[in-house]
Amino acid sequence: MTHAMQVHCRFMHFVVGAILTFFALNLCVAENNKPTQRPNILFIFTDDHAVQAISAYGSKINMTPNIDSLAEKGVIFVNSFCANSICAPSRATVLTGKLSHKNRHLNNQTDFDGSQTTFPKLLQQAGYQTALIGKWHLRSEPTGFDHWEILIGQGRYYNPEFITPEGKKQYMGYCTDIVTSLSLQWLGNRDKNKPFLLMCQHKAPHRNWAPGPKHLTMYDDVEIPEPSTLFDDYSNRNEVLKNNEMEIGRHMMMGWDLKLDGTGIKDALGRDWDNPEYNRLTPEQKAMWDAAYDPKNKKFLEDMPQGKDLVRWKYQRYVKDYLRCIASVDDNIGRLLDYLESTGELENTLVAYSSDQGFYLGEHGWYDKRWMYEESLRMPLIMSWPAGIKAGTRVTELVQNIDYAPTFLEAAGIEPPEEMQGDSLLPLLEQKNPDWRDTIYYHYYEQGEHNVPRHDGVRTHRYKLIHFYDDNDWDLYDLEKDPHEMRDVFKDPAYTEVREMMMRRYRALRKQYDLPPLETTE
Ligand code: SGN
Ligand code: CA
Repeated sequence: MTHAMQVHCRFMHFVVGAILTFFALNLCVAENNKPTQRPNILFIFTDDHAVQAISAYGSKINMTPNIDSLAEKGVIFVNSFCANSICAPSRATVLTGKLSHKNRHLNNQTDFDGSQTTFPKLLQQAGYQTALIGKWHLRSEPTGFDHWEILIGQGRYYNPEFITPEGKKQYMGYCTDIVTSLSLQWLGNRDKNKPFLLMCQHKAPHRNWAPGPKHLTMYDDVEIPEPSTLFDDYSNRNEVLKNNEMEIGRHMMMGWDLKLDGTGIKDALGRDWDNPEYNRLTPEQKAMWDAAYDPKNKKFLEDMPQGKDLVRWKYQRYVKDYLRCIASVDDNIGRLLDYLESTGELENTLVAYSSDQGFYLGEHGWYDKRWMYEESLRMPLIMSWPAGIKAGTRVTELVQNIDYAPTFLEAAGIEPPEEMQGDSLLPLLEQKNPDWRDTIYYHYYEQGEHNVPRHDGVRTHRYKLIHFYDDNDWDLYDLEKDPHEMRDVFKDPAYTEVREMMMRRYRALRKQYDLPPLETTE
């Protein structure tokens, strides 16, 4: 053999070896023993996006064509819930597959214990390239990611600052666009021989709902329909509802929330802080902002609505800004999908869309979340994965954010660890699963802003039992007869059996999930 031939031979040997290693790393065996390539996972996670504002869920107030396209290509989970309706705990649950008492992240004021097992870590160990870009909100540094770039705390809409392993960085522009551009950049530069996990996490549509430059005047000429419970008086339910501090009418600030500084109108807590985004804007951004808001603000000052009309005006201003933020999320999801389509990767990428909890868009007169009532208990969950999920699938089983980690792991061919309390959702895509849970457990622990008391509870397909345990008080709702949860039937004799059945289920779930006694949880 000539020297040249020897070199060629060694080279071919190397190439064949490399190809084999590549396939060995990228193959996992599906249940039917047909080898399939491990999917990429793109997890798009927003902050406070309620299902009432997603057209695939039947929104009456906006359209979300790109989010809907994921449902058309894949699956929509129509009964998807969180386990603790607040930001950081929901994120900790997504990462660990565990309820708050097990991952020890009960509220927004805790540092996440990044030494625990998370699904990104397990994917990374299995050869995935992992990245996290955008909102993190867990205070400690991310673990399990090859690359990360996170917003500081809650993050800002305009010209946001990021923390990176190399230090702080500020990017000029609109946060949702920036997080997407950084995600696209990482996708373009990554090691294409490995499957990836990318967690692309937006600030939007979190308070203070600052719309992006492209959507500042969207919805200006339309009236958004009001929810039927906008003027809820909280009768026929637990007294604690009346103590809430999250009413559009009483607790929304003209400047801080509604972008109208200097009216002198104070909220029920005596506050009117200025819009915090305005002073972050560059002169060009300010000019755009003023051109959009000044005429609307002028009209308000001329009309000076009072009483219920003021609540109605606030609702319109709030919901329009919230929906404008979502329009930008939806556009940016389109950018990511276009990229995956153009590279041919869409077919074998599991794209999941979700948000850390639901939100009140005027239901019960509220904004914010935290309560176990439907609008903030629900979490959007839509996934597309053309190679693995049949288009147009609709799952009605009760699912929760404890299930995300086991689902992503199973999709990657990794057995979820025992300690994870959720279950993979993949079997639900194939057929009805008779063994699937018919109850979910919920527990809200934080006692802070908005004055929502601690409570836990259980929900079935039809009923919901809530335990306001500081007062040892209970509410029971019949969701079939009373979908808006306007009447507590806990003491109604017609519901004695239901009440007993729900109390039994509540106790059983607390045992199943290994909850400590209520007295010692806190
Ligand atoms: C901020 C908001 C609150 C919100 C919490 C938690 N106030 O403090 O309205 O409930 O975040 O939200 S703000 O005016 O400063 O934005 S969470 O999504 O992070 O849990
Ligand atoms: Ca949130």
